[in-house]
Amino acid sequence: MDEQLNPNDPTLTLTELSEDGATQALLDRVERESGVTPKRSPLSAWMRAAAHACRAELAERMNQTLRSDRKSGAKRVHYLSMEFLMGRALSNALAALGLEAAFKRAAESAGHQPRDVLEREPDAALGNGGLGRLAACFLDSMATLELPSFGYGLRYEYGMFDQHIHDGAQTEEPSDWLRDGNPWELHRPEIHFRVGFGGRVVSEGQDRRWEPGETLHATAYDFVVPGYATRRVAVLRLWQAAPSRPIDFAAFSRGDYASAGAAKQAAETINWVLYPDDSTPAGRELRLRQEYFLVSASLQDLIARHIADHGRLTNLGEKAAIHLNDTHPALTVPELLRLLIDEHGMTWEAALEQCQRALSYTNHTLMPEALETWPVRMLEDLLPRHLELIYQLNAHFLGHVTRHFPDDNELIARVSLIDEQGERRVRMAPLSIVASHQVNGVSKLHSDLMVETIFADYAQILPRRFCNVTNGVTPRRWLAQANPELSTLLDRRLAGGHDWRTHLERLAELRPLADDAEFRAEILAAKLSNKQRLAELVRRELGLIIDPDSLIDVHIKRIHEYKRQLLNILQVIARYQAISAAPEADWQPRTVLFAGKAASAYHKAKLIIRLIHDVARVVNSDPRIDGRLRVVFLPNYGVSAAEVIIPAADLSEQISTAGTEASGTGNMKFAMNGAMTIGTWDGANIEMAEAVGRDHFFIFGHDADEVRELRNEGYNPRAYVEDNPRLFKVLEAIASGAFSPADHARYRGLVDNLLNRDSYLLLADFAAYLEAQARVDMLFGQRERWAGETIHNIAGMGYFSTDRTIRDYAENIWGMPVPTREPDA
Ligand code: 26W
Repeated sequence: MDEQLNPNDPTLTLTELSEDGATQALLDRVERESGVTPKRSPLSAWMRAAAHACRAELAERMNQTLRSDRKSGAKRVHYLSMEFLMGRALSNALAALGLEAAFKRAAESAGHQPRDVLEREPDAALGNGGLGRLAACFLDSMATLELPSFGYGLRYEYGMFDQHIHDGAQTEEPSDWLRDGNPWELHRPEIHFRVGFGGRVVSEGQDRRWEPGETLHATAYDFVVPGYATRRVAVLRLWQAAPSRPIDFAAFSRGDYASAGAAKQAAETINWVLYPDDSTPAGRELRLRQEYFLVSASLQDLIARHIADHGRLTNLGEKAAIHLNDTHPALTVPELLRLLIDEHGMTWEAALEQCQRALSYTNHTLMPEALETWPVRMLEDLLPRHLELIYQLNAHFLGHVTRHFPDDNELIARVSLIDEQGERRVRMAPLSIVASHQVNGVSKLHSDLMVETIFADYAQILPRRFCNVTNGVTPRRWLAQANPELSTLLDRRLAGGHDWRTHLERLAELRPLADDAEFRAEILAAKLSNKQRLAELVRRELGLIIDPDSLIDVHIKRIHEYKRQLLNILQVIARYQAISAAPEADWQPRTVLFAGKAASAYHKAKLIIRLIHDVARVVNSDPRIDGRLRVVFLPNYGVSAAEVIIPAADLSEQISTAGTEASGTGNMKFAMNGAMTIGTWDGANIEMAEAVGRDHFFIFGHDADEVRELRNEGYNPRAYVEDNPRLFKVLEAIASGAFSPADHARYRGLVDNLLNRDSYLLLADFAAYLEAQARVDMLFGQRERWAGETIHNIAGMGYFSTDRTIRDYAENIWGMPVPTREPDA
């Protein structure tokens, strides 16, 4: 702080004031905004006032950041993503601005618990799962590493749906998170662009020009993401659609209000929800419109800024990295070409060169059903000029392939950007590969499988284009904020004190402490306190009592067959049957907690949620079990719930069929917070086990090679049932209606499917899973040893910070290396 400043001067910005001054300024702000004294202001008014105070500081930092980047002419990265799963922002902002203490004092002086105020903030749930949360962690690290960066997304009015459970079944409700306004967003009406759809393409001499049939108006809403221990910020710019003309006045005057508002309604629908159900043609078209709207507004924005900063576009690729978070923003390819060629007069060759220099693309899944394609017919109608450019790029690429592989006609047919089988479709992943300079997977195994399987042909043609960048998570949110107890311990025990927050590799210093009795006891005490906090949440949400001394076994993530929540439930049933058969034996008490949403049209995933509830009802009410096994499904999983659940977990379930989970990031959050992992040799589990030491990991089941072999041999799930009476008994109980007495047949289809197909090899891994779970019970019985094992896990997690991930992208993909900051000590 400047020495001439008087720290109590009320004209200073909040972060320049003394703690007393900042406390008073917060109290004044609450009173000014709510019109009543701080004591009488409701918690939500407190939350808003604190957020507004932070927003003002952050806006200032944003302006400084943008100004200094403009002056230095620095390269910027633009991260385009349909999802940003930000969660709450207040706690993180207070920490970044150094205002935690003042906020705590102000709230307490008005008789409020700071935590109660923080909990009034709704989650910004602008994402589904892993990919969206990764984008949010990336923004945190980009700001903290002082990387000039923009995130670009859509301002969804309802975001991800709220999950309700009725009679054990999931229902979806719109999540009305903007109802009371959003105290964080900065509306920037002066930043606006026109986005066209439909119409036709006309020729002007040699040139082609698009005349859209309709035009929407895009405006920016900025969300400032603070960096930790720096004044620099990242900007998340979210687009809002509006019609070019708000209402049809003539129709309105005729009294035809529906037609008068039709255009407004159609425009705003773009911003309603994330991933509209695409089982109808209308849903599919809406999704394509969303993707194009995001891409077009973002590119126009970044081009306008580039021209303002540099005066020309011939150095676009040198000064702007544009990253595609999976293929949802892949229309960037034809849109960038169109803007450069049609609007800015560049030649095809020059435009393609800039495009390839600027663009890079991350693939996040190998699941064939998640690889996007769009019907040529739909593009013809909605984006006719883009389709022409895609054809031109395809011709260019296939020409290259023909020159290098002249005799391989099959290869040439296979790698076309257009899928010619059945209804012709544009393949978005190949489009992204061809137009980018780098394509990465998100863990070593995933990146290897990516070039061996789904992209094998492209890897043969473009071998240097593919690479790996293993995922990470931000330690600021997932350790410092979510787990204050453990953080305090780390601050005390690590040589650098606080600085593990930006130098997570420091965690390795804990390794020798795995044998330190005092540290083990401290780790157990911190865990117990987090488990009590979780028990309180479960009691509040469900009215259910769980035992904080029991082993807390957690399976939280999207509900998907490949993630195998069903395998976990089979294991729970086996355990239930074993306890019921010998209630007097010495069982290790366990609480199995599930949470996660199923896609609204994914019936099998919804049935799995139902089964979890049915099993929970039977197990939790059986007097023979006497609390030694409890099953809990916590509804409406999201970022804020994860922040309570993860620090409380003893055991993390990462049990996907090997070769299916691209990386996982929950796995990292758990281990970092001192949970043991039970997991398959899949995704980032592999790199985690290697970093921690395999001896400190519960690995089980078939690996990816063995899975492939099993499938090639002709997998026969029944063979595993014939060999395993415990498995037989579990399946028989489910199929016979033991958990659904009012509807015996409810799960017959599910069991039949396991016996006849079992696409994700649950039965093949069942025995090994049970055996690994028995090892978990044994170790948990020796609590000191268990604590030592968890310390090894925490110590091994230094690599899995998004600071490392972002450095890796910056250096190897975006061409903007990050200077290293020296640790404090
Ligand atoms: C509905 C269309 C769709 C299809 C796929 C939307 C979103 C996807 C994503 C690719 C799913 C996703 O979130 N993938 C996850 O990405 C994480 C971050 O890299 C990985 O850790 C997870 O393993 C991967 O499942």
